[in-house]
Amino acid sequence: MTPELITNQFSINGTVATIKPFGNGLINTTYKVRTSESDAPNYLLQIVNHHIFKNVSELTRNIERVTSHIRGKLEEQEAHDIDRRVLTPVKTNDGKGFFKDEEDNYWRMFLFIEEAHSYDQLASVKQAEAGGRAFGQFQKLVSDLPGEPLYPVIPGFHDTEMRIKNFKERVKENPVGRLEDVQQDVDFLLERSDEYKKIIQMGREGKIPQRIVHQDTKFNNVLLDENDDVLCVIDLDTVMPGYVCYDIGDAIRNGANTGKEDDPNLDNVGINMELFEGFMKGFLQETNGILTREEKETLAFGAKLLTYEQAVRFMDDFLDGDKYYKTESVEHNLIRARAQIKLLKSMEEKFDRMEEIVSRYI
Ligand code: ADP
Ligand code: GN1
Ligand code: MG
Repeated sequence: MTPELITNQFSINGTVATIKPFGNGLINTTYKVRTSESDAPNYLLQIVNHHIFKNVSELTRNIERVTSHIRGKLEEQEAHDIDRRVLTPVKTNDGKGFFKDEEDNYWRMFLFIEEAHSYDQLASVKQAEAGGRAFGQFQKLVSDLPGEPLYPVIPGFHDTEMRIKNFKERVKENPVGRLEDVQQDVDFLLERSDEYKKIIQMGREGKIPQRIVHQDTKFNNVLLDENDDVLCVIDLDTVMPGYVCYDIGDAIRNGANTGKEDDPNLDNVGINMELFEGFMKGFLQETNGILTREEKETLAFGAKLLTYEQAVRFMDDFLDGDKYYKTESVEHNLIRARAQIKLLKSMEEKFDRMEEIVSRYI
């Protein structure tokens, strides 16, 4: 079904004027729906990638629980502009959270948050602090979500032990014959496999608690206002139980890189220590009171962990013939994996300094 026809299925105000592709996500397909009336809201329409998110009903329920909990807390605090401080899901005409069309596409809608900026790359330390604060505030807001645990939408999403096991099988199988040219990169990753099982092991031994975490903390999943102050975090598909270092770790992996996530010029890629500090400062200022000592000691490691894991995930998808991530060329996943490897090397070199910075804020 076309996006135009789909909008009729949702309970929206106003007349649809235009529908245009929107954003740079690698998983879902997103459109901005503009309405003609000045007093009617605009909307964000998405096709949820159900090859990746296999249980869209449970995913939708997670998002409904999380957004209504956050909304309730903001109302309690008498916060202003609440529709810009939390995502607002829009129901279908028959009161459901998504519409499944005859081609098996799962469509959903949110209110469009106006005058909000989401950046693929950071331009300042202020933005880094805002990024850290956004995910720290999110952590605080969801830390007392009542009821049963959230549904694990992608089981083992950041379970590095499981990812390494699957990666080793992929390397052995070499399904599309791409291994030969990348053996050196694969060896680099496999040499480090034991080191990066640490967080999962600590969790298993009860040294760190499971919390509700966002788990996809790219900077373009934060919305900022015109002054670069935090509005809210979006892209809540992967919100589920996990460890706190995943969120600040992935935010730094994505946001504190001097290059792009898919930078073909590896000379551009490395950790920017000022941005690293900004993220940590913002995150710790918001969460200091709720994290345990052991958790705080995992945060700098989290940046390396998530970079390592992302390198494994991109390389795994390259070896598998690009089935998971959207790609623009045959080499795209390889370029991404190599950029993550370069970023990891840079973090390994500066790790003592990263730990020293964290210790200043805890
Ligand atoms: P993906 O899972 O593909 O990354 P997102 O949910 O992050 O999809 O949406 C893609 C982009 O659309 C975001 O990076 C952001 O720029 C924009 N966006 C998402 N939700 C909203 C919203 N409710 N209001 C305004 N912009 C949004
Ligand atoms: C995907 O959906 P998006 O583009 O925000 C991915 C993340 C990766 C990221 C890498 C569900 O995020 O885990 O870190 O790409 N999301 C999923 O750019 O796999
Ligand atoms: Mg996103």
